[in-house]
Amino acid sequence: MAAYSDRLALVTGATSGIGEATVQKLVDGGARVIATGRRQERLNALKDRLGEVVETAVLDMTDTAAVKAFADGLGETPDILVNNAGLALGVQGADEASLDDWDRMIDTNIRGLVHLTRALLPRMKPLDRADVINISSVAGSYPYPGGNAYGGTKAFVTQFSLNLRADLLGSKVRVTSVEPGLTETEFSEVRLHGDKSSAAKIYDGTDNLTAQDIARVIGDILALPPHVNINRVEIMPVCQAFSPFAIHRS
Ligand code: NDP
Ligand code: 8X3
Repeated sequence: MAAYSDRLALVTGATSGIGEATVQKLVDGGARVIATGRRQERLNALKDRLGEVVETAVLDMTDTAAVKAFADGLGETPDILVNNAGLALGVQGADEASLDDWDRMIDTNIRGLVHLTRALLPRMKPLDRADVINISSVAGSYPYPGGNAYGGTKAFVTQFSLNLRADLLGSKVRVTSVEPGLTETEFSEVRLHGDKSSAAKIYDGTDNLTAQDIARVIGDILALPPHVNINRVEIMPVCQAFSPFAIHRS
């Protein structure tokens, strides 16, 4: 039997990168998937490629009314929720960063994620088997210059995930915070407001993680026996590690 047959997954941010690779991984393993994102043409291409096992819906995670209406309108309850949609915007220091960028990161990475999760949990909690996979980041644990609000949103995602576990004790719902490091996707292009050449330089000369690497980790977490919960998983490419503390000397 395929690893995820009989399972119905909802993957947000499925039009690109980690979300798209996760949809592919789940479909390869026999799951049916509801794939969401804002870009209709990308969703159409995904459906054309993967066929009737994939349903798509345009959903902007910053539109909390639409998120609630979407969740309430699902005829069948997903037993896998991959809260992947998210973004970083900008690399300026906190004294110069755009408040609009900060608001959009908070609205997408935090507000959208919690509204969708809150809308679905009452239906997922009674299930015999269910998973919530939240895509956080190493940026939620390790501060760096320019990380400011993005790092804050991902620290929220990690801590929210752990707190969900506390609230869901006694149910069969597993919750995992997946915390990737340097992963080549459209992430950097989005962060740099469409500057493709600067975005490409971020990955120059690195043997970075790929979206497929993260999808594989997600797939492995889901394939574990139902009594096993991975609380957090932090993933970096071998070419990435830690820096010493920065010390300013006068
Ligand atoms: P991509 O930019 O390739 O994908 C981001 C996805 O999020 C897209 O499908 C995009 O879809 C969706 N998205 C963004 N804003 C919204 C919104 N308002 N409503 C709905 N969907 C939205 O980047 P990644 O695949 O790398 O990012 C996926 C997740 O992984 C994010 O949460 C990111 O923070 C996290 N992450 C990424 C890392 C990396 O190095 N790449 C490392 C650690 C974590 P659309 O534009 O169609 O709406
Ligand atoms: C993305 C990883 O280091 O660019 O979440 O913030 S990082």
